[in-house]
Amino acid sequence: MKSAKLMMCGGRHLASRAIPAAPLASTTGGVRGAATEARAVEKQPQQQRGARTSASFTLNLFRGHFEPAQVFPFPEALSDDQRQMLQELVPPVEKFFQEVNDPAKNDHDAQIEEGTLAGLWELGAFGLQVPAELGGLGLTNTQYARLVEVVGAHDLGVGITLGAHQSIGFKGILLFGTPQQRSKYLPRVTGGEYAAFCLTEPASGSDAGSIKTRAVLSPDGKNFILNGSKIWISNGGIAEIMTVFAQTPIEKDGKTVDKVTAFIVERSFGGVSSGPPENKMGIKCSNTTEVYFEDVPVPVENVLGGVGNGFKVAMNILNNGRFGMAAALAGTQRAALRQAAEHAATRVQFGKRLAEFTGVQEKLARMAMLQYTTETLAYMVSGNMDTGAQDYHVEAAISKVFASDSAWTVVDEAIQILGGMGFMKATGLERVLRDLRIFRIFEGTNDILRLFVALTGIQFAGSHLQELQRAFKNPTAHLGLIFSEAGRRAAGAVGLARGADTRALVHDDLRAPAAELARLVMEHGRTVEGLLRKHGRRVVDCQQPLNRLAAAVIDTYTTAAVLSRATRAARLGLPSAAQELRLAAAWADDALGRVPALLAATRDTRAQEQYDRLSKLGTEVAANGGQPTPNPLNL
Ligand code: MYA
Repeated sequence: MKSAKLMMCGGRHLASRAIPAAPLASTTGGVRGAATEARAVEKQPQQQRGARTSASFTLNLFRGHFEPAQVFPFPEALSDDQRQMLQELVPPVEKFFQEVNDPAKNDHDAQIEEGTLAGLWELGAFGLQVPAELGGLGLTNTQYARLVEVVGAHDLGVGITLGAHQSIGFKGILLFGTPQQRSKYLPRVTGGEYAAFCLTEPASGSDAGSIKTRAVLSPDGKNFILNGSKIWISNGGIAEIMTVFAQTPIEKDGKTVDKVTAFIVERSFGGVSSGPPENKMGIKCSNTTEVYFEDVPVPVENVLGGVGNGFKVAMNILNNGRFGMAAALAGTQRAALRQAAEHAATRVQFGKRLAEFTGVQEKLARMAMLQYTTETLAYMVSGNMDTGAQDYHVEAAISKVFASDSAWTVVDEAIQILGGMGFMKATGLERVLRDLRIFRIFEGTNDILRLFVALTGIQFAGSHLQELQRAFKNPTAHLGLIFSEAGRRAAGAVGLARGADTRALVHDDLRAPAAELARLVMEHGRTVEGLLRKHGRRVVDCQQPLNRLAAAVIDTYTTAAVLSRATRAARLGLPSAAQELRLAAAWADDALGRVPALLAATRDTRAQEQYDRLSKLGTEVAANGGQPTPNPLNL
């Protein structure tokens, strides 16, 4: 069993630098090993390490704490003026996509028509969040989400051209630029020059910290000389201004070490070239190329966010933009659902319209639940960001994972409902499905992001367990903490703990799922503590249980989000309230119904035997270059 466990949790792990060993004393209930400091977006000074507070629902979920601040009530992020502005902006953008942009032609030609691009620049679509005084529209995240939703409903290839430009291409300048960098570059990227984000390399995909591109200070100290190459860069062939990540030598404790630095690089600096456009499965009209840097002189004033801080700069750019993908894919799902619904309402088979069959009704219902939940996440995260939330990175990652998985299912089911017609190019759904495939891969693969969610939460919970350990070393000074924790544990141990009182947070119709949610929140805390007790710091290697934990967290957070949104709809008396309450209840039933089994699968002996079996099977497949077993004929 011991060797089986080692095998299950062996191998190079994802976050070796993030979860150091930190044995905990048995006074905390026998916890022997745990994660330490929380994964702060901003690095914490050494002396401040330890437990930190957070208003994030998801981070607190890992501790078994129900934290409503960022979920209940649903964030109201638009002022009257901002709402008015959106009311003026959305119709022309809708009209543009209906009347000017031709997604089928863009896909066929593998490029966006010139007239479309010119029109998008004219509309201001390339500078949605840049302050007006620097040439943009100055939109909030919530306003941006609404416009991006329109783009996602019509043409994901165009969406990527827009998104690669502003969601990641120049977002670093917006977030971390000095006043000089902002006033020099933001008017240019809103005035017709494309931007790109250059991180990925041939040998560095998910493992973003392992990039090889290097930048070394010139002897006169005026420039960094940049050398290396990047692959799969969206807008790589058309961008004039790029955010480029490279290793730079840094002096640390008397030694020279490499750390990642972010740079603003102009093609005009010289030594920058691009490969031919890649031939892709989908989002064909967006430009994707390799980008090469050969002795490119980058002025020292073009360092973005400080020398050596590039990894954090990259992660924060990605964190900041991920909700945009959820917004775009909420639009995609809404459009696919419309096509499926129209077909189901008119197509007659066996003497009945498809929509009259309960099997088809269930399909439409499940598609609607996925769309509703994706949309809820997009606006919850953007609303949290706009109302000043600091910790939204885990929720943003969840929104990306959930949106891209859901959009794939919804469009696939739309094709299924349309049957043979759905398979024909004319309906456009096959293009959307091809376009969608990459969304589960780029901007952090869903597999990596699930582990990111699980490990970030475990670090947070681990820091609180450590605090408890410290409290037990000096109990008289920490009586409050010890008594509240002791009470919580005692109630949990005898099955009395019911969780937070959620009755005031939700509409009466949703009280039962909200109570179940509160109870399951505590179950997450027990599960995480159990994982830490069992595996200690080796938990980072245990990808199979971590994946189940992430799935449980996603089900729980998405349920909280839809309960909140539907409650808002009911309290505002919206015409859609009855349907929203039903959608939320249906999603909660499905999602919360899965959670106990997912959490149990992080600890059950049977589940662990299966992980071990699966690991062995996968190892054999890899070692044999495919399926090792012959067909039954052995021929
Ligand atoms: S762009 C390319 C996208 N590439 C990726 O996303 C790379 C994925 N890899 C990673 O994210 C990281 O390497 C992982 C970390 C997560 C695997 N926030 O030891 P570590 C901190 C804040 O865990 P690793 C593309 O696809 C961490 O706390 N901090 O690191 C184009 C620690 O800090 P400290 C973070 O094991 C798509 C330190 O870093 C985060 O190496 C086009 C080291 O951590 C984080 N997230 O692995 C899209 N992660 O030392 C277009 C780590 O202080 C947009 N840390 O403890 C489309 C938009 C939609 C359409 C719009 C239409 C308009």
